[in-house]
Amino acid sequence: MAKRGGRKTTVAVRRHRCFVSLDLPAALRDAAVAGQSFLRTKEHDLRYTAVSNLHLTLKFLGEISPDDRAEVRKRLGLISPQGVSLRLVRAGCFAPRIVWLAVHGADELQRQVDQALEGLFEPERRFMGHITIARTKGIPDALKMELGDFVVPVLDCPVSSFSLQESHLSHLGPRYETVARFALTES
Ligand code: 2AM
Repeated sequence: MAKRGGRKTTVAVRRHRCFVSLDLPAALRDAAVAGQSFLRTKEHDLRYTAVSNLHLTLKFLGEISPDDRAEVRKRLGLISPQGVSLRLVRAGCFAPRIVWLAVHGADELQRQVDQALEGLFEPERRFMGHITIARTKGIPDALKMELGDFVVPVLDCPVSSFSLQESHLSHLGPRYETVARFALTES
């Protein structure tokens, strides 16, 4: 609150919608696109994630202040780099909106992110690594069955980095901006 000429004025601090993302290796991105292509052959009303936006969310931070964003960035940089290798598990959904490919291999890094951000954000209670490939308003049974039919490729993909992302929302969909990127060691 600033006081000028006896009048109080409130200065609004711009907030930033941020999340911690695991940057997808090309092979996983390709598999996600293959999943989208598979679904496009079915007759469902889905909004597909733009290819450039495909990612695995390690932690959603919500709308945070510039100071918190700087603190998050500093703390993420203190995480000891480790080898991370991802493997696709299957296609599925979080009804009623999210269609995903489940991914194994991100749990340990997710735990480290939670630890690094302790005191700023609550730790995740039910983390399930996934790539959101499409969004919808409801998941009919037929779609659930079809997701079970999608055969994910057997891949072990090393990941080279994770990042702090800022999400800019608009009617055209989200645009993600990389705030900082953190290298992982080769696995
Ligand atoms: P998801 O797609 O992996 O589920 C960037 O906005 C990402 O943060 C989204 O892709 C989504 O991850 C996650 N996210 C967005 N809003 C969220 C919310 N309210 N709660 C939890 N995660 C959210």
